[in-house]
Amino acid sequence: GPGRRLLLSTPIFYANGPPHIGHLYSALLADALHRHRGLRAAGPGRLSTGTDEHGLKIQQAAAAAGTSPPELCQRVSGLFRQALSQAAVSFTDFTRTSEPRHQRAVRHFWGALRDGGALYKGSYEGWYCTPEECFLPESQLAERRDAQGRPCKVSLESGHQVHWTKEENYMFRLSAFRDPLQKWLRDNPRAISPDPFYQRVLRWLEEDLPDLSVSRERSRLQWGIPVPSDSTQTIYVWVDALVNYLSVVGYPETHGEWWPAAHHVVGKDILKFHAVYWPALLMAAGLAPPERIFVHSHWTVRGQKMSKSLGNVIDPFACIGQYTVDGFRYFLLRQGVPERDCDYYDEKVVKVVNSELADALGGLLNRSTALSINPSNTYPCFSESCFPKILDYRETKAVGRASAEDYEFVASVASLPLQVASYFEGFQIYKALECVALCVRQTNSFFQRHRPWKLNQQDPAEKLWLDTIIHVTLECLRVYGTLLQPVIPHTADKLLSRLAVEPEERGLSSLTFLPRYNGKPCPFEGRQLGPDTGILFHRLEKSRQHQI
Ligand code: ME8
Repeated sequence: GPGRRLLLSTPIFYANGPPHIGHLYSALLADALHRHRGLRAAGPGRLSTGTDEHGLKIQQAAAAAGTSPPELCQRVSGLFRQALSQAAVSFTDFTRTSEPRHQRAVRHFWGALRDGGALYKGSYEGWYCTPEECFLPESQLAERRDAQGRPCKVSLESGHQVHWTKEENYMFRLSAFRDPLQKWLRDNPRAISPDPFYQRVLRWLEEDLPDLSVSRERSRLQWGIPVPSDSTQTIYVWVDALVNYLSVVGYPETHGEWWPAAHHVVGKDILKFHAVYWPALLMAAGLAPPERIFVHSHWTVRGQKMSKSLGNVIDPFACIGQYTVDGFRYFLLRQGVPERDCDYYDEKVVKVVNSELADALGGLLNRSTALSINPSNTYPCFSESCFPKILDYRETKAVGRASAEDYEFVASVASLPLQVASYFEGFQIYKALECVALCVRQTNSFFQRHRPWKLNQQDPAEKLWLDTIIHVTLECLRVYGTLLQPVIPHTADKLLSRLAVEPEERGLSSLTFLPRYNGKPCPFEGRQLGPDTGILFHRLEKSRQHQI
C-alpha cells in the first residue's frame, strides 16, 4: 500500500546561543531515522526541527548581549538552520516559535485546555530555574554558595541557581492525569525507548504529580505569547514550545492527517516535559499522546559536562570542516549510545573514522575493484561450482572452494539487513553500525585469506574462483552501501555509484544479498562498473581542538 504518514521531530533548540554537537546529535538521530524510513518506502514522512525563541532565558540572553530578543533569535535561528543544513539533516520543516502560524496554534491550544476545564488561576510560589525554564521541588535542589559566598540553592540536575518566585499564575491540572498517563504507558510499552527511560517515567508517575504553573506575570516575562483574554499573563515557554509538534502539521486545521503518528527524538534532560507534561496536555486538549518518544543521553567533553561557562563547547561547524560531513555524522552515530553519556575527544573521531571508513570500507572497495584483478571493470559472475549452497556447512566437507569460514561469513552478511532494521526500530543506531563494521571486517578477512591477486587469470578454473571472490565482495559492499545511506549519505552514494547501483536499486525493502547463492538471478552480474571517482574516504589528519 501507500504506507502511513509519520512525523519525526527533533527538539526545537533554544535560540540563546550557537549550536553545539549535543544539538547536532539529537538532529542526526532523527535524520537517520527519517532517511531510513524513506529508504523503506514506509510512507509519507516529515522531519521537523526549529528554534525555541520565547521565555525568560532568551529575554535575559538578549539583554546580556545588548540586543533585542527578536534580533538575537533571528541570528541564532539562522545559525541552527545553517548547522543542520551543513550536516545534511534532511528536515522538511523548520519552526520558529516566534512565527505567527505557531503563535496562532498555541493560542488555540490554550483555548482547548481552558474549555476542557484543565486550567485554573492560582497563587503559585516555588524555586524557579531559568536555564531549565521550570519550577523545581525541594527534592531536586542542593545548597551551595554563590559567587559572593552567600548561601543559595541550585538545581541538582543542572547545577544552575534557582530563585524564589511568587505570583498569580494559571495552573494546569496535571495531578488529574496520573491514571490516564499510567494507562497510556501500560498499553504502549514501546512508547518510550530505550527501556530504562520508560521505566524512569513510570517511576515519576508513582511520585508526586503537582499541578503545573503554565503562565508567568507579564511584568516579569514580556517575551512570549500573551494568554488569550488575559494580557497580564504570558504563556509558559514549555507549553508554547511543545505545541510546535502540532503547529508544524497545521493545527488546528489539518493536523488530523498526521497526529498522533509522531515520533519525538529528545535528550534525557527534557524527558519529563515530553513524556509526562506533553501527553497530559494533549489529553486535556482532546488529542492523543505521540506514538513514540526516543530518548538519548549526553555528550561530555573529556569527562566534563559541555557548558559555555566551562568554555569546552564543541563547535559543529569546525568539526564538519575538519572531519567532513559524513565523517562526523558517522562518528556521532557510531559512538553515541542513547542509554548512557558518551565522552567526546578529537583523537577518538580520527581513530574511528580512519579505521572504519577510510581503511576498512574504503580499502575493501579499492582492493576489490582494482584493475589488476578485474581488468574488464565489470561486476563479475558468481560460480555455483566454487561456492555451492550448503545448508549445514558445519557438517559437510566443502565441495567447492569455499571454506566453512566463508559460509559463516556469508550467513552473517545475509542476516545483516534484518538486524540493522531491528536496531533502527529500537533506536539503537550505534548497534546497527557496529554490526555493519563487523561485517566489513569479515569481508576484508574473506578477501585477504583467498589472496585473489595470486590467482592465475589465464587458468579457467582459477578465473571462475577469482570472479566469485570479487562477486561476493562487491555484493557485500552493495549491502553496506545501501544500509549506510541514512548515516553517511555522500559516501554511500559514491560507493553505490562505483558499483553501478542505480538510484531505484538503493531501497531497503528490495535489498537482497547474493541472490545467486540462492539460485536466483543477479541483476548486477556482467554490468559495467561505474566510473572510478577516486578514494572512497580520505584518511583524516591528526586533530586540533574545536571549541567555540
Ligand atoms: O531543551 N549532548 O533546547 P536545548 C547531547 N528548547 N544532547 C544535548 C547536549 C549534550 N551535551 N546538550 C543539549 C531545549 N542536548 C528546549 C526543547 S522541545 C519542545 C524544546 C540536547 O537547546 C538536549 O538534550 O537546550 C535537547 O534534546 C536538545 O539538545 C535541545 O536542547
